[in-house]
Amino acid sequence: MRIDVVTIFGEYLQPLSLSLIGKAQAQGLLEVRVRDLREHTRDRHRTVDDTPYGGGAGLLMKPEPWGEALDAVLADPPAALTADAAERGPVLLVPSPVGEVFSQRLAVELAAEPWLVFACGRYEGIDARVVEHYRTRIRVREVSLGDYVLNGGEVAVLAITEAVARLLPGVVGNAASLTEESHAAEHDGLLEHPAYTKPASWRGLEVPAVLSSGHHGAVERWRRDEALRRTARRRPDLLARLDPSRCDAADLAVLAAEGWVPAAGGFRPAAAAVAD
Ligand code: JEW
Repeated sequence: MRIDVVTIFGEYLQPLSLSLIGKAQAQGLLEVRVRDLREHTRDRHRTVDDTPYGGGAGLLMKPEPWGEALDAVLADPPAALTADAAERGPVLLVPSPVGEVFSQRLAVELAAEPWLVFACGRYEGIDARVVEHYRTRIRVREVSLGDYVLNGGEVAVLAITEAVARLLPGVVGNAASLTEESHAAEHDGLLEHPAYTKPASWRGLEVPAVLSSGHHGAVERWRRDEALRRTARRRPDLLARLDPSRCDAADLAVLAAEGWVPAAGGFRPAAAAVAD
């Protein structure tokens, strides 16, 4: 996979040279190219920002350097593209606080692409015509990491690149750790159960006895119960979309104890108790 990143803060992307992602690059499984947006300015001051039409606080990124930079990236495709992939071009990912929320589902989708391009905004973002223009030429996704405000797109690039690259064949050693783990997306829509390693006793806290019982069925039941409880308490939004037809009687009992009952297409809170 090839990833091009256009940014005014290339140093922010240095962590991609470390650890598993760095190794993947050394092994040729992934190539990350960072391009400085300022190299695509034409004025003495290498200006990338300007004031917004309509007024208001803050500055926006001017469209012209973005057009020059992204055209230069598109003019230099990876050598190994199939005719079809060359025709489709890369997916342009634009981190934005108003994008679709990034997810494991999107990471899986992007991991199947041979070429991704990131456009990292700063200030209050990029002139809206840049996305409008590139949508007419290639696939564009505006993506958010979540409902909080970052200072620019670079941290989102780090997160998204890590989530995607670890799905590439050969990047993460143990294939089982990829399929077994999950965000909820791969784990039946539930959060993971808690996990423990040695020592069996630490600062007065014991590993739950069932995990040392050697009773595989009991371990699996305990993990399922914990996953259900955790999901109910921490992520009621996931529970609302959990398929009741995939729940056994023990599941329903755990969820009922947490105050959830089956409903069409998911679970809903049991009717709230009425004060007397
Ligand atoms: C994020 C890219 C580029 C993503 C998530 N745009 C904008 C903007 C900014 C601050 C205030 C208001 C608007 C800063 N900013 C970004 C923020 C992505 C840029 C500039 C981003 N949160 N924030 N999930």
